[in-house]
Order: sequence, then C-alpha cells, then structure tokens
Amino acid sequence: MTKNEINNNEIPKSHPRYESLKYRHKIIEGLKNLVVTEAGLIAHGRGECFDYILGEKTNQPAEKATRAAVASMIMAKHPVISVNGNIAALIPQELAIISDMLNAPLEINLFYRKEGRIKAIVEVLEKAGATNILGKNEEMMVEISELKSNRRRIDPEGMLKSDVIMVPLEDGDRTEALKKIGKTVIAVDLNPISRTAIWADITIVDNIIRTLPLMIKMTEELKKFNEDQLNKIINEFDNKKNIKDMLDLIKIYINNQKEDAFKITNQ
Ligand code: PTJ
Repeated sequence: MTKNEINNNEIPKSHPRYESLKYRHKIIEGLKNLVVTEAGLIAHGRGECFDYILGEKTNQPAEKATRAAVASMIMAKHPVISVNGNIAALIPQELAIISDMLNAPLEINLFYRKEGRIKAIVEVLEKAGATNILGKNEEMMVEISELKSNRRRIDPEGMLKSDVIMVPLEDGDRTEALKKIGKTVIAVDLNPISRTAIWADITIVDNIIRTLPLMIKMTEELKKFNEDQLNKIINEFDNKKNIKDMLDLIKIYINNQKEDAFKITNQ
C-alpha cells in the first residue's frame, strides 16, 4: 500500500459519521488479518442498519436488559462470554476487562472455520490484555448434539460447564440449542426480532460497542449489591415485554424521522 492510499483511507474526525466509519474500518482490518470472516462484513452492515433505526444510542429497554445481564453474570457459578470474529475485531480491550471483572472466560466459538482464524483471534485478545481464553484447543472440544453448525464444538472448561452464557452477534439456532441443554442465554443483537433475540433469556438490543462499556460500568456498581438485590433485578426483568418496548421505540423513532430527517435541508 502506498503512503497516498493510507492517507486517502483516513477518516477525518470531523466527518459526521466518524464513529460509525471507525468501527467499519476495524471490521475491514479484522478481515485482512483473519479475525473476521467475509460474512462478518455483511453481519456488520445489517447491524448498522438496525442501529440507525434505534437512533444509534442505548435505549431504556437495552439499559434494563444490560442491568439484568450483569446481575445474572455476577450471580452465575460459571459465566462464559462467547467470542466470534466480529466482536474480537470491534472491542477486544473491553472484552478483556469485562472477562476479568466477572471472572468469565472468553470462549472462542466460530461459525465459519478457516485455518488460522482461532490463532488470529487469540492474538488479538491477548494483545488486548485477556488472560482467560478458552476454545483454543480444537482436540479438547466436545460437541452439542442439538446443534449441527460449527458452533456445536464447545470447551469442556467453558460453555459445557457454564450456567450463564453471553452470546453477542449470533446466528439463529445456537441460542435454541443452548437453552435445550439448560443454559441461561444472554444475547446482544441489534435485530430485536432475530431468532437469537426471541429465544434468549435476556436480549440486549444494542450495539456491542456500547453494551460492553455499559456492562463494565454496571459491574462496578452491581458488584456491591447483595444476592437479594441482584435476584430482584433478575426476577423483575421481563424479556418479552422488553423486546416489545424496543419495537415500540423503533416505531416512535421512525415516525419522528418523518419531520426530523428533513430539518437538515431547511437550514
Ligand atoms: O466469526 P464467526 O465465524 O463466528 O461469524 C460471526 C458472524 C457475525 C458472521 C455470524 O455469527 C453471522 O453470520 O451472524 P448473523 O446471522 O449475520 O447475525 C448477526 C446478528 O448480529 C445480526 O442480527 C446483526 O443485526 C447483529 N449485529 C451486527 N453487528 C452488531 C450486531 N449486534 C450488536 N452489535 C453489533 N455491532
């Protein structure tokens, strides 16, 4: 790559969509170093589209779900965070921090297998400071018979013995399979009506780039709570209602855009 090419690809901080472009470039970088799979680009684009109609912010139902998720992770005996290529490329530092705070291993679990991908993801996570990484040793994996995709291979030290699993940016059928084998599933998915979102026990409809920093903040707060207080947060949370509230918010947001979107041209 020539110096000019590099300069041309730099995103000026003044660009109105700087933040969004910054993360898009992280995904592209991830593709170049094997962390992200080709389909990860498409998944990211789909996420961007949903984020747009959520106003690109953490809405109240997402905040509620995140609080319930953190309480569940703190109460869990063996919490695990499932890591795929996209999240390793987008927020490796935050993954390392939350893994440490919650004592939850980061288990690499990929839908698309490709020689060298696991190693590339381990490198990114370790560079970001992660120390508790599972799913590295392919020979050690066991299979969930309820699942046919590559995600069926899980780590006996991680997901197999876990009680609560966080699955950010998933593809359909795994949440269902994990539920069938008795796990509590926390999903982070910008699509509120994906199969993952509907099947999960706690669905955080938000962008993972906002969810993890919020989880870190909430963990600091909720770690001071006693068991009764944490159980209250978990028991009072109603996932179905929360997803419906999110869908209502999307309707309101789109309605408001009928007026707001054109303000920019009237200035
Ligand atoms: O790295 P691998 O091989 O495990 O593959 C990872 C991907 C993401 C490619 C794979 O799991 C996949 O194909 O997922 P799907 O079926 O495209 O689903 C991804 C979901 O995540 C979609 O509903 C997107 O809207 C959502 N999504 C995308 N980006 C974000 C997101 N949700 C939260 N935060 C995001 N940044």
